[in-house]
Amino acid sequence: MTMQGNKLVGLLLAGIVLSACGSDESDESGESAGAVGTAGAVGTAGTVGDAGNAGAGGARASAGGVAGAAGGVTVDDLSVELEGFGGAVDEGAIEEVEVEPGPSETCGPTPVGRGEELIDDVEDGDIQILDNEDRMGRWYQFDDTTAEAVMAVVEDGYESQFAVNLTGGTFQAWGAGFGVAIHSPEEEVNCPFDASAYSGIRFAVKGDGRFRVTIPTMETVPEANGGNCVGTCFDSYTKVIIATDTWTVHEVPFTELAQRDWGEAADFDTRHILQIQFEVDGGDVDLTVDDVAFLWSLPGG
Ligand SMILES: [Ca+2]
Ligand SMILES: [Ca+2]
Repeated sequence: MTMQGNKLVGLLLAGIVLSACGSDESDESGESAGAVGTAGAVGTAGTVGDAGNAGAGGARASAGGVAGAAGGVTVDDLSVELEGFGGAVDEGAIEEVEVEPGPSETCGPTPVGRGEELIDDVEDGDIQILDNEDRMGRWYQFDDTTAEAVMAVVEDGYESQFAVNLTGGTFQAWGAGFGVAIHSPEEEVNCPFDASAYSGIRFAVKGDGRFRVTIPTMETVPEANGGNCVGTCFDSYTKVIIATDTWTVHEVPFTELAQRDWGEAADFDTRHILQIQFEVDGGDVDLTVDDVAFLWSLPGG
Protein backbone atom coordinates (compact mmCIF):
# COMPACT_ATOMS: atom_id res chain seq x y z
CA MET A 1 0.00 0.00 0.00
CA THR A 2 1.04 3.54 -0.32
CA MET A 3 2.62 5.61 2.32
CA GLN A 4 -0.23 8.04 2.47
CA GLY A 5 -2.43 5.08 3.09
CA ASN A 6 -0.20 4.31 6.01
CA LYS A 7 -0.66 7.73 7.39
CA LEU A 8 -4.38 7.55 7.12
CA VAL A 9 -4.79 4.31 8.91
CA GLY A 10 -2.23 5.42 11.44
CA LEU A 11 -4.51 8.28 12.32
CA LEU A 12 -7.49 6.00 12.52
CA LEU A 13 -5.74 3.61 14.80
CA ALA A 14 -4.49 6.36 17.00
CA GLY A 15 -7.73 6.72 18.87
CA ILE A 16 -8.95 3.17 18.96
CA VAL A 17 -6.14 0.85 19.75
CA LEU A 18 -4.62 -0.07 23.04
CA SER A 19 -1.03 0.90 23.39
CA ALA A 20 1.05 -2.17 22.85
CA CYS A 21 4.17 -0.83 21.33
CA GLY A 22 7.25 0.74 22.64
CA SER A 23 9.89 -1.53 23.94
CA ASP A 24 12.16 -2.35 26.72
CA GLU A 25 15.77 -3.29 26.30
CA SER A 26 15.55 -5.78 29.09
CA ASP A 27 14.24 -9.28 28.97
CA GLU A 28 14.15 -10.02 32.63
CA SER A 29 11.12 -12.20 32.38
CA GLY A 30 12.85 -14.66 30.14
CA GLU A 31 15.77 -15.52 32.36
CA SER A 32 14.21 -17.94 34.78
CA ALA A 33 12.73 -20.18 32.18
CA GLY A 34 15.41 -20.26 29.60
CA ALA A 35 13.57 -17.89 27.38
CA VAL A 36 15.08 -16.06 24.55
CA GLY A 37 13.46 -12.74 24.58
CA THR A 38 12.93 -10.19 21.96
CA ALA A 39 15.50 -7.66 22.89
CA GLY A 40 14.26 -4.23 22.08
CA ALA A 41 14.00 -4.27 18.37
CA VAL A 42 15.60 -1.54 16.47
CA GLY A 43 14.14 0.26 13.60
CA THR A 44 14.41 3.35 11.56
CA ALA A 45 12.68 6.61 11.37
CA GLY A 46 9.31 6.35 9.75
CA THR A 47 8.60 7.92 6.41
CA VAL A 48 4.91 8.41 6.81
CA GLY A 49 3.40 10.97 4.55
CA ASP A 50 5.02 10.26 1.25
CA ALA A 51 3.05 10.37 -1.94
CA GLY A 52 0.29 7.88 -2.23
CA ASN A 53 -3.43 7.59 -2.63
CA ALA A 54 -6.19 7.60 -0.13
CA GLY A 55 -7.97 4.68 -1.70
CA ALA A 56 -5.44 2.22 -0.34
CA GLY A 57 -5.94 3.65 3.11
CA GLY A 58 -9.63 3.06 2.90
CA ALA A 59 -9.09 -0.53 1.98
CA ARG A 60 -6.84 -1.14 4.94
CA ALA A 61 -9.26 0.49 7.29
CA SER A 62 -11.89 -1.96 6.19
CA ALA A 63 -9.55 -4.85 6.68
CA GLY A 64 -8.81 -3.67 10.17
CA GLY A 65 -12.47 -3.70 10.97
CA VAL A 66 -12.83 -7.28 9.88
CA ALA A 67 -9.85 -8.39 11.90
CA GLY A 68 -11.15 -6.61 14.94
CA ALA A 69 -14.43 -8.45 14.87
CA ALA A 70 -12.62 -11.34 16.49
CA GLY A 71 -13.04 -9.57 19.73
CA GLY A 72 -11.53 -6.77 21.65
CA VAL A 73 -12.22 -3.19 22.37
CA THR A 74 -15.35 -1.41 21.38
CA VAL A 75 -14.83 2.12 20.29
CA ASP A 76 -17.42 4.65 21.25
CA ASP A 77 -15.81 7.98 20.93
CA LEU A 78 -13.43 7.76 18.07
CA SER A 79 -12.64 11.11 16.63
CA VAL A 80 -10.61 11.16 13.51
CA GLU A 81 -9.66 13.94 11.21
CA LEU A 82 -10.52 12.73 7.75
CA GLU A 83 -9.96 15.89 5.80
CA GLY A 84 -7.67 15.53 2.87
CA PHE A 85 -8.41 11.93 2.16
CA GLY A 86 -11.08 12.54 -0.42
CA GLY A 87 -13.81 10.65 1.33
CA ALA A 88 -12.10 7.34 0.75
CA VAL A 89 -13.14 6.25 4.21
CA ASP A 90 -16.67 6.22 5.50
CA GLU A 91 -16.40 8.02 8.80
CA GLY A 92 -19.64 6.58 10.10
CA ALA A 93 -18.47 3.05 9.46
CA ILE A 94 -15.18 3.67 11.16
CA GLU A 95 -16.86 4.82 14.34
CA GLU A 96 -18.49 1.42 14.70
CA VAL A 97 -15.35 -0.60 14.23
CA GLU A 98 -14.07 -2.90 16.90
CA VAL A 99 -10.41 -3.68 17.18
CA GLU A 100 -8.45 -6.14 19.18
CA PRO A 101 -5.57 -4.95 21.32
CA GLY A 102 -2.78 -4.12 18.98
CA PRO A 103 -0.07 -1.70 18.11
CA SER A 104 -0.23 1.88 19.13
CA GLU A 105 -0.36 4.77 16.73
CA THR A 106 3.39 4.54 16.57
CA CYS A 107 3.05 1.29 14.68
CA GLY A 108 0.62 2.65 12.14
CA PRO A 109 -1.10 0.14 9.87
CA THR A 110 0.15 -3.38 9.66
CA PRO A 111 1.90 -4.08 6.37
CA VAL A 112 0.44 -7.05 4.56
CA GLY A 113 2.45 -9.64 2.69
CA ARG A 114 1.59 -9.80 -1.00
CA GLY A 115 4.30 -11.76 -2.68
CA GLU A 116 7.54 -9.89 -2.19
CA GLU A 117 8.99 -12.67 -0.11
CA LEU A 118 12.56 -11.51 0.41
CA ILE A 119 13.05 -9.84 3.77
CA ASP A 120 16.78 -9.20 3.45
CA ASP A 121 19.75 -10.44 1.47
CA VAL A 122 22.25 -8.04 3.08
CA GLU A 123 23.64 -7.20 -0.35
CA ASP A 124 23.65 -3.47 0.34
CA GLY A 125 26.09 -4.21 3.13
CA ASP A 126 24.08 -2.74 5.99
CA ILE A 127 21.76 -4.15 8.64
CA GLN A 128 18.65 -2.38 7.40
CA ILE A 129 16.21 -4.86 5.87
CA LEU A 130 14.70 -4.40 2.42
CA ASP A 131 11.60 -2.24 2.24
CA ASN A 132 9.55 -4.87 0.41
CA GLU A 133 5.86 -4.74 1.33
CA ASP A 134 6.41 -1.68 3.52
CA ARG A 135 8.56 -3.69 5.86
CA MET A 136 11.03 -1.66 7.86
CA GLY A 137 13.43 -2.82 10.49
CA ARG A 138 16.95 -3.87 11.18
CA TRP A 139 19.01 -6.82 12.22
CA TYR A 140 19.48 -6.81 15.97
CA GLN A 141 21.10 -9.01 18.58
CA PHE A 142 20.35 -10.02 22.14
CA ASP A 143 21.90 -12.20 24.82
CA ASP A 144 21.68 -13.26 28.44
CA THR A 145 24.56 -10.91 29.42
CA THR A 146 26.74 -13.74 30.78
CA ALA A 147 29.14 -13.34 27.85
CA GLU A 148 29.53 -11.21 24.78
CA ALA A 149 28.69 -11.70 21.14
CA VAL A 150 29.31 -9.52 18.13
CA MET A 151 26.91 -9.20 15.24
CA ALA A 152 28.40 -8.03 11.96
CA VAL A 153 27.85 -7.94 8.23
CA VAL A 154 30.41 -10.34 6.81
CA GLU A 155 31.68 -11.35 3.39
CA ASP A 156 31.05 -14.70 1.70
CA GLY A 157 27.28 -14.67 1.89
CA TYR A 158 25.10 -17.42 0.50
CA GLU A 159 25.79 -17.30 -3.27
CA SER A 160 26.37 -13.61 -2.74
CA GLN A 161 28.68 -11.08 -1.20
CA PHE A 162 27.22 -10.38 2.24
CA ALA A 163 25.49 -12.08 5.13
CA VAL A 164 25.06 -11.38 8.85
CA ASN A 165 27.06 -13.23 11.47
CA LEU A 166 26.81 -13.54 15.24
CA THR A 167 29.84 -14.87 17.08
CA GLY A 168 30.49 -15.01 20.80
CA GLY A 169 30.13 -16.86 24.06
CA THR A 170 30.32 -18.77 26.21
CA PHE A 171 26.80 -17.99 27.40
CA GLN A 172 25.85 -19.46 30.76
CA ALA A 173 22.12 -18.77 30.96
CA TRP A 174 19.51 -18.80 28.20
CA GLY A 175 21.89 -17.88 25.44
CA ALA A 176 22.05 -15.39 22.64
CA GLY A 177 20.70 -14.68 19.25
CA PHE A 178 20.05 -12.26 16.44
CA GLY A 179 17.37 -11.65 13.93
CA VAL A 180 15.37 -9.25 11.85
CA ALA A 181 12.70 -6.91 13.10
CA ILE A 182 10.05 -7.01 10.38
CA HIS A 183 8.16 -3.82 11.05
CA SER A 184 9.74 -1.28 13.34
CA PRO A 185 8.93 2.17 12.05
CA GLU A 186 10.75 3.92 14.84
CA GLU A 187 13.70 3.23 17.01
CA GLU A 188 13.02 0.77 19.83
CA VAL A 189 9.51 -0.06 18.68
CA ASN A 190 8.27 -3.50 17.67
CA CYS A 191 5.26 -3.61 15.40
CA PRO A 192 3.54 -6.57 13.78
CA PHE A 193 3.67 -7.65 10.15
CA ASP A 194 0.78 -9.53 8.57
CA ALA A 195 2.33 -12.63 7.03
CA SER A 196 -0.94 -14.49 6.63
CA ALA A 197 -0.37 -14.55 2.87
CA TYR A 198 2.66 -16.74 3.50
CA SER A 199 3.12 -20.34 4.57
CA GLY A 200 6.46 -20.10 6.32
CA ILE A 201 9.97 -18.73 6.13
CA ARG A 202 13.16 -19.53 4.25
CA PHE A 203 16.74 -18.65 5.07
CA ALA A 204 20.29 -19.73 4.35
CA VAL A 205 22.52 -20.54 7.31
CA LYS A 206 25.92 -21.89 8.14
CA GLY A 207 27.43 -22.27 11.55
CA ASP A 208 28.33 -24.46 14.41
CA GLY A 209 25.61 -26.90 15.29
CA ARG A 210 22.30 -26.60 17.00
CA PHE A 211 20.27 -23.41 16.92
CA ARG A 212 16.66 -22.48 16.80
CA VAL A 213 14.66 -20.25 14.53
CA THR A 214 11.98 -18.43 16.46
CA ILE A 215 9.16 -16.15 15.39
CA PRO A 216 7.89 -13.92 18.19
CA THR A 217 4.34 -12.73 17.64
CA MET A 218 2.23 -10.29 19.60
CA GLU A 219 0.65 -13.18 21.48
CA THR A 220 3.93 -14.33 23.08
CA VAL A 221 5.49 -10.94 23.72
CA PRO A 222 4.52 -8.54 26.52
CA GLU A 223 3.16 -5.11 25.88
CA ALA A 224 6.45 -3.42 26.63
CA ASN A 225 7.98 -5.30 23.69
CA GLY A 226 5.18 -4.73 21.24
CA GLY A 227 2.86 -7.59 22.08
CA ASN A 228 -0.12 -8.39 24.27
CA CYS A 229 1.12 -11.36 26.31
CA VAL A 230 0.36 -11.27 30.02
CA GLY A 231 2.08 -13.64 32.39
CA THR A 232 5.04 -15.81 31.44
CA CYS A 233 5.93 -14.45 28.04
CA PHE A 234 8.58 -15.04 25.35
CA ASP A 235 7.62 -18.70 24.85
CA SER A 236 7.48 -17.98 21.15
CA TYR A 237 6.97 -20.48 18.37
CA THR A 238 10.29 -22.05 17.45
CA LYS A 239 12.06 -24.96 15.77
CA VAL A 240 15.48 -26.51 16.32
CA ILE A 241 17.76 -26.72 13.29
CA ILE A 242 21.33 -27.93 12.89
CA ALA A 243 23.77 -25.65 11.11
CA THR A 244 26.91 -26.92 9.44
CA ASP A 245 29.93 -25.16 7.98
CA THR A 246 28.32 -25.35 4.55
CA TRP A 247 25.64 -22.91 3.47
CA THR A 248 22.27 -24.64 3.64
CA VAL A 249 18.87 -23.27 2.72
CA HIS A 250 16.07 -24.18 5.12
CA GLU A 251 12.38 -23.84 4.42
CA VAL A 252 10.34 -23.85 7.59
CA PRO A 253 6.56 -23.92 7.25
CA PHE A 254 4.79 -22.08 10.03
CA THR A 255 3.15 -25.38 10.93
CA GLU A 256 6.51 -26.82 11.98
CA LEU A 257 6.97 -24.21 14.70
CA ALA A 258 5.83 -24.85 18.25
CA GLN A 259 5.98 -23.36 21.69
CA ARG A 260 8.18 -25.02 24.28
CA ASP A 261 5.32 -24.99 26.78
CA TRP A 262 6.99 -23.17 29.63
CA GLY A 263 5.12 -19.94 29.04
CA GLU A 264 1.61 -18.80 28.37
CA ALA A 265 -0.02 -20.93 25.70
CA ALA A 266 -0.85 -18.89 22.63
CA ASP A 267 -1.99 -19.49 19.10
CA PHE A 268 0.45 -18.69 16.33
CA ASP A 269 -1.18 -15.78 14.55
CA THR A 270 0.62 -15.09 11.29
CA ARG A 271 -0.95 -11.63 11.17
CA HIS A 272 1.07 -10.56 14.18
CA ILE A 273 4.68 -11.44 13.40
CA LEU A 274 7.15 -9.16 15.13
CA GLN A 275 10.54 -10.65 14.33
CA ILE A 276 12.39 -13.67 13.00
CA GLN A 277 15.21 -14.77 15.30
CA PHE A 278 18.11 -17.21 15.22
CA GLU A 279 19.18 -18.30 18.68
CA VAL A 280 21.38 -20.63 20.68
CA ASP A 281 20.31 -21.90 24.09
CA GLY A 282 23.55 -21.04 25.87
CA GLY A 283 27.13 -21.99 25.05
CA ASP A 284 28.99 -20.53 22.12
CA VAL A 285 27.38 -19.00 19.09
CA ASP A 286 28.74 -18.80 15.57
CA LEU A 287 25.93 -18.44 13.08
CA THR A 288 25.82 -16.75 9.70
CA VAL A 289 22.45 -16.09 8.09
CA ASP A 290 21.52 -14.81 4.65
CA ASP A 291 18.51 -14.45 2.35
CA VAL A 292 15.81 -14.38 4.99
CA ALA A 293 12.46 -14.60 3.24
CA PHE A 294 8.87 -15.64 3.63
CA LEU A 295 7.56 -18.70 1.84
CA TRP A 296 4.81 -17.82 -0.57
CA SER A 297 1.83 -20.08 -0.11
CA LEU A 298 1.74 -22.84 -2.67
CA PRO A 299 -0.83 -22.47 -5.43
CA GLY A 300 -4.03 -24.03 -4.22
CA GLY A 301 -2.48 -24.67 -0.84
CA1 LIG B 1 20.16 -3.56 3.91
CA1 LIG C 1 23.63 -12.06 0.77
